[in-house]
Amino acid sequence: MTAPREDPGEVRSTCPYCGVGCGVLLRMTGENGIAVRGDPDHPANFGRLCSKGSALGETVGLDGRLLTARVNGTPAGWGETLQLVADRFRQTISDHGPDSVAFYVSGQMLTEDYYVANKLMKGFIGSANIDTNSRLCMASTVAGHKRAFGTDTVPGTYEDLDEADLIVLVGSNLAWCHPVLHQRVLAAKAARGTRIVVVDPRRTATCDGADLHLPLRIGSDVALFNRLLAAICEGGAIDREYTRNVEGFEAAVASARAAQIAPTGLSERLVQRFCALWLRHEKVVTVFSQGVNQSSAGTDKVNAILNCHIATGRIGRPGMGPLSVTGQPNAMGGREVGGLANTLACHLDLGNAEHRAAVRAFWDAPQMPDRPGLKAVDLFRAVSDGRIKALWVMHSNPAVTLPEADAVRDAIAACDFTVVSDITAETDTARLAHVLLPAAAWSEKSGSVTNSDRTISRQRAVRAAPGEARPDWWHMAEVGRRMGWPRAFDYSGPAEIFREHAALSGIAGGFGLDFDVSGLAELSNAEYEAMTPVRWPVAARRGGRFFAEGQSFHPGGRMHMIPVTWRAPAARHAPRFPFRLNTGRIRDQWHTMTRSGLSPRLSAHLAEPFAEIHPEDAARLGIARDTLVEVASPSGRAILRAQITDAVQPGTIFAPMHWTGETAPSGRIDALVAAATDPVSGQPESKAAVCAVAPFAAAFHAFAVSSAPLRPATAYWARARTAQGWRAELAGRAAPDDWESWARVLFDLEDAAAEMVVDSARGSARLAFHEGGRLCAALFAGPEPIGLQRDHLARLPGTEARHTLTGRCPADLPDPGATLCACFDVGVNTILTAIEREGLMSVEAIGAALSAGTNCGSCRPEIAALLTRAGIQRAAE
Ligand SMILES: Nc1nc2c(c(=O)[nH]1)N[C@H]1C(S)=C(S)[C@@H](COP(=O)(O)OP(=O)(O)OC[C@H]3O[C@@H](n4cnc5c(=O)[nH]c(N)nc54)[C@H](O)[C@@H]3O)O[C@H]1N2
Ligand SMILES: Nc1nc2c(c(=O)[nH]1)N[C@H]1C(S)=C(S)[C@@H](COP(=O)(O)OP(=O)(O)OC[C@H]3O[C@@H](n4cnc5c(=O)[nH]c(N)nc54)[C@H](O)[C@@H]3O)O[C@H]1N2
Ligand code: SF4
Ligand SMILES: [Mo]
Repeated sequence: MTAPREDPGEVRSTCPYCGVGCGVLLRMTGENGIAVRGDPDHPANFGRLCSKGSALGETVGLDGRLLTARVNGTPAGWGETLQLVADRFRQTISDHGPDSVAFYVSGQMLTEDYYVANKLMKGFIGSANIDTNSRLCMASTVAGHKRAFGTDTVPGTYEDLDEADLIVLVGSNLAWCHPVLHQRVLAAKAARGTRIVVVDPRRTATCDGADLHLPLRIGSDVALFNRLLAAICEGGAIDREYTRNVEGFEAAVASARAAQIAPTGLSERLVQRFCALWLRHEKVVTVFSQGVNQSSAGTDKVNAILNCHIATGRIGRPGMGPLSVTGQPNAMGGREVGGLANTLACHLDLGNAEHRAAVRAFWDAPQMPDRPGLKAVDLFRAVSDGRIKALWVMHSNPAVTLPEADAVRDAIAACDFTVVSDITAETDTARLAHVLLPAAAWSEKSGSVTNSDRTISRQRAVRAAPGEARPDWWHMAEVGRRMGWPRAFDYSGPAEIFREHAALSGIAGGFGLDFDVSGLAELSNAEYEAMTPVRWPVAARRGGRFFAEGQSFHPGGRMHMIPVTWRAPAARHAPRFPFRLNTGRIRDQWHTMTRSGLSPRLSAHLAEPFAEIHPEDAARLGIARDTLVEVASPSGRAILRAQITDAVQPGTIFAPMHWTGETAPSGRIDALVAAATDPVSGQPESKAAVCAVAPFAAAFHAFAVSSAPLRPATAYWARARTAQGWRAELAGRAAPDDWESWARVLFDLEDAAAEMVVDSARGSARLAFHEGGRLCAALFAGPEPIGLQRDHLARLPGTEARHTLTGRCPADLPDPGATLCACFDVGVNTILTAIEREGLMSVEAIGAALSAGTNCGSCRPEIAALLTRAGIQRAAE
């Protein structure tokens, strides 16, 4: 097993963001820089990268890094800090029992880190109180797979996308969230005419290039897929051979036949077109993601989809099957190691005494829990009411991303003892910790990850970790040793941990389970170092695909269809909360932005938190374009920029999840989301809270640019990094009397020379501050949202800018506009000008002229929209 050749000086690794799991080639440039390109040999991406992967080099600086351990805010040495953590956990366990402590971990951890976390908690501490942010992400899929297949197996692979005739994307904004896979889907369409259907209440970038968009009501997927199953029966598409041995077939079909499509809000004609496409094409892949999982009916939604594939036998064969796309780079690996509170290890079952005994013997573990631990939402409730007294959060930011985030933040703040392992010094969660442990980051640590199609790839270090930072597995192994288990946690490095994990999977294989990579248990350190991407299972006793023959992993080996019935989202509308709040992601940011937010390029696409709202609702509520809206729910409030668009349905708004106390304190969207969960999976319903929307009564709006970071104190503010420093949007309920003193406090510039134009009568002010002839900050304020050439202004700090106060570019220096193509840094205005001046008519022509859209392709839908906009304008002229 040797790695394919790379250029000298390049190291093969894997992108640390989404579950596509793209291979990258890394090269050190200078002392700390890293050049990144797609790995042409990696089976997930064949050289492609999206905007986030391409910008990785901009996110690996030391800006904001946590470089030493800290105890109560004070830097501390590793020895004393580890001893403190071990002592406090031991003491808490001896006073209150093993269930009084908990770990909250992450699908972004490497398999080796995750394995050690699970072993320490389940085998040695003896509790199952380890849960992960995958509970917010993949839990419904895991539960749905288990109900249907008896185990958590993803039957599909990426190659199925290349061979499918029909690809149905359900609750997945693939174009923005798995861009490289979306390119693969579009390539299949170009090559063989693959039909694409998008099932999403919103019109998203993924709809561009789709043949059909079903804008169903939020939460109604079960009704839609029940109708499809009924149509499959009526259309004679049942695979009699395959279903002969399926348990629950009759019951599932009966509940499908009884179902109505009314809850979907879709027309009969649209639903019939969808069913007809399904019936016409045998090779169908259903890709699904958070619009399915993050629902109080998430597990039922998953089974409603699986039912259709099982009934038609369209599963486990080339070009067909359900394919749940994982969000995080190692969401799949976390499921393999058993990192959820209700799983054991290697797909073994916590509730099965034989499985428990086998794992206990393998680990030589003193104890083992025999019942599931607390799932994420309940776990933080237990922190809140004092049942959990010591908490260790690794590689996640739950004070932002858990539903009812303000309550979660308060619970963590009140916990007796909180440890946070992170790479970032200041996050909403890290600010609450008693102990902060500095972790080694991507590019500094080694290990493995498994992507959406079960392919295991290596992440490799290309440089030493800075300061005192150490890999996550090391934090836990050191604490485990100090808690009294030196032998069990005596690891020399990730290779040894990986071998142990692979050997344990052989035991799972011995029980007849799917996850078996025992073929990798004997890798030498050098072989582990050179390991190339490999899809599991990897074992002498089996290989290849799953479920094509109709066998499952249930006792007795039968596939199960599950009768499912639609039910409405958990949060009910009340007169005070007439809207439904849909939440999700934007193209260029990753979750709480601790890494992607370091890149000026990625921060330029959408620089502040926003709410998409339908024009009818906006008109009714008196919400004008670009003003701010206040959104309130039973659990919290937010202030967001209104984006008026018919991409969302009346009565619903969509808001992204990315903003935090660090970037926009009033944009913390999970403060609004109710902690309602799916009864089977425990996954929270992150996309269907109820809320009220009203205009935010701002007395002033302002835009600021600055060389130094700024942290305003206004009711609304949002800041983003730029190449020259920072930019910020602000708004407040009362305008300052003295703009100059106010701005000096805002920018912390006591003595800088000020240039200003203040119109007190109109309530507007423009100020620029210079030091040593260079612009250090500027502020533009007024009673209405400010129309300015923001991207031009954002480039000025640090330069000898003149005419700053006009807020406009000099005629000879065009304003590029907001970045549309992040790969080549091409702005909206640059593209619009080229369309107009050069008469460009297609996305390809724009690519040829400006390179925009020619790398990762994820901005192509937006370029197409600009072309349409320009075309409409031309037609109107
Ligand atoms: N750019 C970017 N990419 C990412 C991430 C990121 O932070 N940024 N995060 C990664 C992670 S961890 C994950 S889990 C994935 C998530 O990837 P996706 O699931 O694709 O992303 P989301 O935006 O959360 O939600 C997808 C869609 O679900 C729709 N939806 C809401 N309710 C319903 C419903 O009831 N039914 C249906 N059918 N659809 C509904 C929303 O309108 C939204 O467009 O993305 C991964 N990739
Ligand atoms: N409303 C709403 N809420 C959601 C969602 C939604 O769609 N809507 N999606 C949910 C989903 S699917 C997910 S996956 C979660 C994600 O939510 P989180 O996991 O809470 O978000 P991240 O920002 O990815 O947090 C990762 C943290 O790990 C740190 N970190 C980075 N590298 C390392 C490392 O190598 N080691 C350590 N120890 N730390 C590191 C980062 O600085 C950051 O603080 O959010 C969930 N919340
Ligand atoms: S699609 Fe983008 S974010 Fe996802 S793994 Fe590939 S390069 Fe990274
Ligand atoms: Mo996720």
